[in-house]
Amino acid sequence: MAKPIYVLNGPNLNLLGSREPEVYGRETLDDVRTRCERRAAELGFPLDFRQSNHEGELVAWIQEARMAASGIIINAGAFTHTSIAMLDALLACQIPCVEVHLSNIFTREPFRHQSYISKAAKGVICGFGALGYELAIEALAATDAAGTAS
Ligand code: CA2
Repeated sequence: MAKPIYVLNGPNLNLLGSREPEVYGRETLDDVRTRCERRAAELGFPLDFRQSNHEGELVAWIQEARMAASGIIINAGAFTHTSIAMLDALLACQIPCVEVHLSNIFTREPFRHQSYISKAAKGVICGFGALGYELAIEALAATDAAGTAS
């Protein structure tokens, strides 16, 4: 059996569906998890879906993924724009990573235009809401061992 895809969610994403629906949509994080589990199963991958408000915990999960996961999908929340620690963990990880954002960070405040973690990502999907997570699973599933999407 394939190793699981890790889907890691950063700070405040546990609040999804409760506020700012015009920015983040109406789906809860549990709804996103259900979507991801369904799509991953269709593509033959187990899924490990997690959320944390703590940078160190996210770093530890990225380190764990290095051996345990076939790839990482990450919405680092606001840590996207601040965390060199998460970038370093992802660079050390060596498995493919797709960065996801629900909103289009480039149409928002200037401080959201920079992502520290994109340097470690094979690709970035933003602006498609929860669908972006499913697209990221498809992209990882299409990425072979040499790291080339086909
Ligand atoms: O668009 C995204 O997915 C973000 O990663 C979401 C982060 C934000 O800091 C990034 O710039 C873009 C914020 C997640 C907080 O989500 C909430 C959802 C509902 C209510 C409050 C916060």
